[in-house]
Amino acid sequence: LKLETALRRDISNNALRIAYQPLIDFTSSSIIGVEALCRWECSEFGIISPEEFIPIAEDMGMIDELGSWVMNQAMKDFADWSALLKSPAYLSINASPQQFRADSFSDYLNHARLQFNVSPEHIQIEITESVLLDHAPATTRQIRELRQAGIRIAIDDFGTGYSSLSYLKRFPISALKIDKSFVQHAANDPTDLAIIRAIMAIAIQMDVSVIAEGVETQAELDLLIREAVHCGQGFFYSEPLYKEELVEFIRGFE
Ligand code: G
Ligand code: G
Ligand code: MN
Ligand code: NA
Repeated sequence: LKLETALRRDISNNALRIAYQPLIDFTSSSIIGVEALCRWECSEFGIISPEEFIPIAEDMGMIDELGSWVMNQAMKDFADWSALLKSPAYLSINASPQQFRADSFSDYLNHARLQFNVSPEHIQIEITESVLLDHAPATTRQIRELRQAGIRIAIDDFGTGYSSLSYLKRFPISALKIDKSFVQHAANDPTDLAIIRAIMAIAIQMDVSVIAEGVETQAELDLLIREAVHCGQGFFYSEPLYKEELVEFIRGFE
């Protein structure tokens, strides 16, 4: 059996799962959202990372099916955890460039939203810098339409891609996610600290929010707070959790 065949089978059988990593406001210690992260535990090949299976799904032409399953499942789960929170939170969903560029993307998104009654302000879509680099009119239109509908757009792994700051001018972005490599090295590497400061300076000027990724230690958290980064995610608070575990986490946290 080939990996591709197993993936095709498991996508068709809805056998993948979603883990949710809480996004925390550092100052109020409250949960402001969760990031949905797809998980594949294959009975023949074991646990395969999305970094490996997302490109395979794209090559096989199955990314739309996988992506719409993720949207549907995550929206279905939304009510079960968000109702436990004191203040409203959002669901952040990753979209690969190929997925995001497709005309069908917003149809899948709206279909899932309407089916499970999740309003647009409770949704964030994470795209990578590479999506913004192609000057395709379809990309521009997609971002504008999503923002006009009230959906947030975050740039994932900010600063690691083919950064071109000019796209921040062209696209109405809601949030920048500081890549975990900067967070993890900032204490020892002045360049990484300088990059975090530069990201904050741009974000404040442009009124864009910032989310730190990969916060693992109290020292990293303290540094981020010193640099005016107010929210983030990471193993310090929680690893990505299946829905039942997320519900337990929220009960213990709030
Ligand atoms: O949790 P972690 O190892 O699992 O995620 C690895 C990478 O896979 C991250 O860059 C994340 O953005 C990506 N990823 C996780 N889930 C999804 C998904 O549902 N869709 C897409 N396109 N990427 C995902
Ligand atoms: O979508 P993105 O590329 O941001 O995916 C986030 C990735 O980072 C996922 O693979 C997730 O499991 C992982 N992750 C989340 N929190 C931490 C953390 O604190 N440390 C590390 N090393 N990885 C993390
Ligand atoms: Mn992400
Ligand atoms: Na990242």
